[in-house]
Amino acid sequence: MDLVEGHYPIEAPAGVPEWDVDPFAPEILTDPIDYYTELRAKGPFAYIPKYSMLACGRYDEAKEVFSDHERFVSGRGVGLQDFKLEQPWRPPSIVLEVDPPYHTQNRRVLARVMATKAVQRLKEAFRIAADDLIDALLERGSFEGVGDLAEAFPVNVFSKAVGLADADRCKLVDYGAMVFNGIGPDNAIRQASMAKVPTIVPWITEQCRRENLSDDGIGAEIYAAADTGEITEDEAGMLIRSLLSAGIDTTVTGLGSALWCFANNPGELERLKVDPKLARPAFEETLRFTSPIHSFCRTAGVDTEVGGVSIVEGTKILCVLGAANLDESHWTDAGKFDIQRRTLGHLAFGIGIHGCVGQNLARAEGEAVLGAIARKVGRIELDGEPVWRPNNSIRALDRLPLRFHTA
Ligand code: OVV
Repeated sequence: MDLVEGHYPIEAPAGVPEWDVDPFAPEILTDPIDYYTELRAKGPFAYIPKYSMLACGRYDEAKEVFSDHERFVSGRGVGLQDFKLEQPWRPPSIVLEVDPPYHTQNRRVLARVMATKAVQRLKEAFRIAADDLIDALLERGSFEGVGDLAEAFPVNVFSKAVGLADADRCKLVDYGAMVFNGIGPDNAIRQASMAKVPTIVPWITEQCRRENLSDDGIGAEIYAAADTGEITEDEAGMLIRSLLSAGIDTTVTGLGSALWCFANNPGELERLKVDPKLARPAFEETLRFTSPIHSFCRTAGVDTEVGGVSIVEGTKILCVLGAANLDESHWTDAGKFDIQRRTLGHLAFGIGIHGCVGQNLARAEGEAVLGAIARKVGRIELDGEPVWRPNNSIRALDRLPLRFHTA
């Protein structure tokens, strides 16, 4: 049987509408809201013939598929390729692209080194770095929100927290983009990213080696788990690769989107300034409202049923988190950016055993930056048109010209 994008082709299950759309077309990736709305309107699932897969954009089904790691596995890849049938472009992640029981021991190490207590120790450094950065940008007035803030902050603080010797912003951001594009089909966007593999992957691998990490960071703590025999030395390197895969572009995107949300909603900035403690809930609402990771797949490991739809083993299901987080039947005024909303249950960090293991660290970064903005910035002005950067699984800005005004 011929594969489609590296997985078994399927037929549309009974009752599921066919939808002739390309979810990975640049026009949709850079402006996804109408696609999200239409996908939800199709029902619990739509069948996408171009990729011979199902897509779900409603909250309930996206949550059900994402939560149930026994029926919907990650070990066959969280993109369109089925790792049982084709070899992936890089050795699979030993936390994202694996299932229990192997997943459990690896996840435990990451969960420990990024637990609430561990993140607590980083908060003061994050606050100082954010205050310094916002002061410098206020001084400059106009700046590029993506490069000068959204990328600059995580590259600086996360690299230090991990203990990287060399925080090359370009390489770190390009590697993240490659990993997230890699999850999509073999389109031009993915191919452009993959062209950079020969220059970036060896550099990333080098950064993950024990001798290239400081002895007081998260990286060193992961290697300490190899000393006690909890994991092997190679696995420690692989877990650090996961930090570099998932820890930069995601927070860059969350911060960039937060700036975009506040530039477009000056009233919400006013509310944040009145009560800077809203920095944390405001970042959370940014995540719900913009969904930095817009979609990830799961693979049905068994014949099963969701929302009355029969799903055959081997089916790739595109879970469109961006659509689920804007589902009007779950969220009141879903399309409104409201920093005081109850955001509990949003799917931006995923959910279940694969839910973002670095989410408290990500929140601490968002809180530091939005807290500094709340205390220091009077007004945020768009200083040109925002430009989006199409990516097969993240919804990221490419450029965001901004001007900060003092109070
Ligand atoms: C959550 C996530 C995204 C991308 C890559 C990885 C994890 C990884 O473990 O490599």
